Amino acid sequence: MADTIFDKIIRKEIPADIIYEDEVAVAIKDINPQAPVHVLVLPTRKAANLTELATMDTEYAGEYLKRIALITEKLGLTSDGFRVVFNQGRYGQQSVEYLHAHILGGRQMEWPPG
Ligand code: IU
Repeated sequence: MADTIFDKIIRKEIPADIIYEDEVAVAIKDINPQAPVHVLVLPTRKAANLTELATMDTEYAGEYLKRIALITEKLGLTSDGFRVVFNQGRYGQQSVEYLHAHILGGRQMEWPPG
């Protein structure tokens, strides 16, 4: 699988604004934020997208999901709410082929998304 910018961030070869890190996930601030809070949660075990995560160890996938929830709490987003997005493929407008959950918060979201 081709190396991506997020592989390099996880290996600390490229700097990023890391707000959380453990053996399961690394969370960084998005460089082009789309909301007052915009954080990306990367699994430390590489998966290209959500479809691939679903083929991985169930316990690990569950721990990754729990990290996303934990980080929303650490960011203080749970009382007013937030949005979590996984973009996948062409229709999903995924631009980096390394799974990342977008956590967006701090403003009113709209539905349907663009
Ligand atoms: P997408 O779901 O693959 O479209 O999102 C990729 C995100 O990664 C996007 O929001 C970018 O702003 C963000 N990003 C980043 O935070 N740091 C980088 O070095 C690069 C992209 I390249």
